[in-house]
Amino acid sequence: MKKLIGTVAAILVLAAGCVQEPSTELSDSENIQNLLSGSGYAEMTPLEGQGESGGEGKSNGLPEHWWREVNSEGSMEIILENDPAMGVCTVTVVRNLGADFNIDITHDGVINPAIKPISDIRTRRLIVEKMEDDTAPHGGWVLTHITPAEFSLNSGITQEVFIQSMKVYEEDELTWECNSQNTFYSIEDGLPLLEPGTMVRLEVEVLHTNPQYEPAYYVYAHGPCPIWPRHWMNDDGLWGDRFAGDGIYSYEWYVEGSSDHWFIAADIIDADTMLDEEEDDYDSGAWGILALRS
Ligand SMILES: [Ca+2]
Ligand SMILES: [Ca+2]
Ligand SMILES: [Ca+2]
Ligand SMILES: [Ca+2]
Repeated sequence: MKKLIGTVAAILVLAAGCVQEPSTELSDSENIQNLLSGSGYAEMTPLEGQGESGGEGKSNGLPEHWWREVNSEGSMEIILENDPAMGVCTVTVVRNLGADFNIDITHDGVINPAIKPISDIRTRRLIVEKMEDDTAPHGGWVLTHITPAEFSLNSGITQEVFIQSMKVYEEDELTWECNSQNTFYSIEDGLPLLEPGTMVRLEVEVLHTNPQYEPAYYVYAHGPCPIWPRHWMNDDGLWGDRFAGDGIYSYEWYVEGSSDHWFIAADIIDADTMLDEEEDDYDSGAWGILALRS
């Protein structure tokens, strides 16, 4: 008993010691780290969840089912690209993604997938500006711009599939586009603004550096879509695709107001990954941008 009292007393002394430390103001760097580590604009979706496999299934090599399942996301690594003393700072945010790629290529009406490991790295750049004095939240630092999130392989496998551009049309009018993952968009008025019930079309261009199969890859849209957050995109002149075979893949939908998925992503997966359940060959690339609900 005597020993226990001694321990409690020691803890109290330590706690008192902490309180007596002089309180230090946070540095610009610490304020920016705090601002971004709690911001939905900095975190990046893992593109998990169910969706359409796509097309006619058996005839075009598509699996019966596939989906990603997150295992670990890691914390965000926040890298300042310049001295924040300038009052404006560009920041790179990097976040790992460990996941399972569930793939079921047996068209037997049964969900019987195998798993291929996913090790990805997601990158986004942001601009923060010091708008108010040190007494304001986060020392006056405010997030003003973001780039799309870019998904790249971190598995040691050479990535061969890439997104090249994204275009968002609302009621057939081009309202948002991206031709480089390094383009900054204003948080205030530069993100896709989607009104539930309106018709939206995503068009993307892609690249495969080493095509081995026909088709060489499959392309998917993610967003506030009906039924599933993920849908197959085609270049067959079908379901909203304006021209068959022009290299522009499309998916068109009515914005689903009840969706939880307020981001738009374009996601390409190598046919090599999709055609078997055995090989450790997950190869995919994606761009994703937050969408706002109007
Ligand atoms: Ca099956
Ligand atoms: Ca590949
Ligand atoms: Ca097309
Ligand atoms: Ca393969």
